[in-house]
Amino acid sequence: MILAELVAQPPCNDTLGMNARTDAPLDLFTFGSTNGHKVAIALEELGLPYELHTVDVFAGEGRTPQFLAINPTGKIPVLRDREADLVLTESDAILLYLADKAGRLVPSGGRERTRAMELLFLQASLQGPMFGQRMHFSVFSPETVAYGIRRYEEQGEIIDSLVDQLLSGRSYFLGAEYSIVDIAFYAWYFASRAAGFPIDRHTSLSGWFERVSARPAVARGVTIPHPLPALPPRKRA
Ligand SMILES: N[C@@H](CCC(=O)N[C@@H](CS)C(=O)NCC(=O)O)C(=O)O
Repeated sequence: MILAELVAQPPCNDTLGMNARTDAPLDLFTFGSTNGHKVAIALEELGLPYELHTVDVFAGEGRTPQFLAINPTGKIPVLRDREADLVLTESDAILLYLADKAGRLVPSGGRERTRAMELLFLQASLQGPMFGQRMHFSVFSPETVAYGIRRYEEQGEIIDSLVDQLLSGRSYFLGAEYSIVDIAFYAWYFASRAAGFPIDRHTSLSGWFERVSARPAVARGVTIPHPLPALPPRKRA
C-alpha cells in the first residue's frame, strides 16, 4: 500500500535507538514484535540511517486516527522514505524496497530474484499467518481452545519440516548468500523459539537459525525498539 503523503504526523513516542538518527531520511514505525523485527534487522544490516518511532500497537496506538491515516490496517511496521515521498506497509514489501534501494541482500534479476520473490510470498502467506495463529492460540489466547492449539501447532510442524527441506544442503534460503528471505523467515523463528516451540530435531533449520542469530545486525534488530518481553507459558491442548 502506497499513500501519496502523510495526512498527519503520528503521535508516537519517538525513541532514538541503535543506528537510528533524528535527521534520517527514513522513518520506521515499529514495536518489538516479529514483523517489526524484520525491518529493523534489514535496516541494521544495510546500514541505512533511520529515525525510530515506537508505536505500541498492543496498547491501541495503532488505532489512532493519525496512525490509521498512515496505515489503515493499524499495524506495524510502516516505513516512510521522505526523499521518495513514499509510505510503505507490509513487512516483506518493505524488505524488498530497502534491499533494492541499497542494492544488497536480494538478487537484482534472473531466476534468483524470481526464487526470492517466491520465498517471500511463501513467508508472508504461510509461515507468518500460521505461526501468528499458533502464537495466539498456544500463548496469548485468554481461553484454552484445544482445537486451535492442535490445528496451528500441527501447521507449525508442517512448516518446520518444509523449511528444513528448503534449507537442506545450503547455508541460506537462496544458497550461499544471506538475503532478505532469511530475514523474513528468521523473525518468526526468533519469537517462536522464545515461546517454547523447539526446532532442534530439524538439523538444517536449526543450523540456519544459529548462523543467522550470530549476525550482529540480527542480534541488534531483535532488540529494536526493545527486547522481546517475557512471554506467558505455552498452553497445552
Ligand atoms: N502482513 C503484515 C502484518 C503486520 C502485523 O501483523 N503486525 C503486528 C505486529 S507484528 C501488529 O501490528 N499487530 C497489531 C494489531 O494487529 O492490531 C506485515 O507483514 O507487515
